[in-house]
Amino acid sequence: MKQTLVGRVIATFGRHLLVREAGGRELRARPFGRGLTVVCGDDVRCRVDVRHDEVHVVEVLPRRTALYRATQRGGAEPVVANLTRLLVVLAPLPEPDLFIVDRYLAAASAGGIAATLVVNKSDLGIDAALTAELAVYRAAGYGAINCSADTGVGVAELGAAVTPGAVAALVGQSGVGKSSLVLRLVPQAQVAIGELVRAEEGRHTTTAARLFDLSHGAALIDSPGVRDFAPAAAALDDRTLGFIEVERLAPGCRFADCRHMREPGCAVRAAAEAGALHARRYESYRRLRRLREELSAARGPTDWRPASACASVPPSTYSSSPPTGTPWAMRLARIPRRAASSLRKWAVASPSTVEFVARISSRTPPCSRIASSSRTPSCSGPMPSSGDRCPMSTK
Ligand SMILES: Nc1nc2c(ncn2[C@@H]2O[C@H](COP(=O)(O)OP(=O)(O)OP(=O)(O)O)[C@@H](O)[C@H]2O)c(=O)[nH]1
Ligand SMILES: [Mg+2]
Ligand SMILES: [Zn+2]
Repeated sequence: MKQTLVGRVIATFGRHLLVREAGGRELRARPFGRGLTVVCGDDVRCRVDVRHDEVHVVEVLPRRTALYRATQRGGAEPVVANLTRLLVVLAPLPEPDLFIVDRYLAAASAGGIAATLVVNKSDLGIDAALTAELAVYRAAGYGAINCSADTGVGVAELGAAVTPGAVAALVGQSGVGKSSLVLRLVPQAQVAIGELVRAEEGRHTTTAARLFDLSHGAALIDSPGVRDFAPAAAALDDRTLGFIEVERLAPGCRFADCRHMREPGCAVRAAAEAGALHARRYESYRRLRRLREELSAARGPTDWRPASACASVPPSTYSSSPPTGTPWAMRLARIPRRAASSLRKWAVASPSTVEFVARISSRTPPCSRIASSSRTPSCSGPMPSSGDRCPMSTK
């Protein structure tokens, strides 16, 4: 006899899933078919095969939001779904990589998710340089919470940021204390805490995303740490890449399709030159712009939509084959050298991240709804009047 039920995925261990149905019962399940990508936080429809004692996820219900990362082929894959807040964790140790922080913030914006910075290990002392950088984020409009999982300072503030009904995910570099914070907020949680093995490097311990309930009706997802993170290129807002400072400044640019790189009359670049836009944040924007264009070139020309739009497309409409147009081999051969080196950098992510990602991505067909080319030739030469498109643009 076969029954169906709807539940929420609360843990993913490769193809092994833990699904909790509304009544609270937790069931081990597996996705039915290789084309189905299921991540922590997904609402799913399952088929229960009582005779064989098996539960299969047959459908991922439309995702309200999702955090998408780039695949090595320039596509997009979900990491966690149905979040309302991304908690981007950093710490004085391991040494923070603020470019990773920026890329998470961009991905949150792309996925329709609010983001807050969480500065853990405040007991180790936050030096003047990091304090100044945090002031830049605060001035831009991001919330930042200083806390310590060790001493408990700021943990109540962190808990309060995850309001009733919210689903928040802790993401960030390995070793910053994500699982330690979960343990503070959900003392009964079973999470592994890793020791820092070297002065500057956290040993990766969390191997799969896992959702925990907070006492006030919110949920918190612990996720595996990373050594790098790249948001899915196609999901990023074309004009701002999700940088809120750029969003504010871009209306002042001469051209509506300004990329804020070398275009004349660019208000964003002018603000960076005048010191009104923080130089490192602008550099971060420029790096992400270049990476996005390289990934788009790797992906090849097809129609695409933002990842959040893709997330609401029922799985049945996802393509199980690469986007049509250019054969995969040809497309891969077109990956520029610089993109290849960026991609190699991701490949050296900690072993469990690789394992986690590989388990999911090896079975994730690129979604034809979001694959695309967003290549825009660099704008040069005389431009028409304000608000017009750059004449060099192909769009
Ligand atoms: N001094 C100090 N150490 C902390 C704090 N929070 C966590 N740690 C230590 O940092 C190390 C890493 O902590 P985890 O909680 O495993 O870090 P994580 O971010 O979950 O790491 P991954 O699972 O690898 O992503 C452990 O040795 C913790 O004891 C803190 O607030 N202060
Ligand atoms: Mg962890
Ligand atoms: Zn501009």
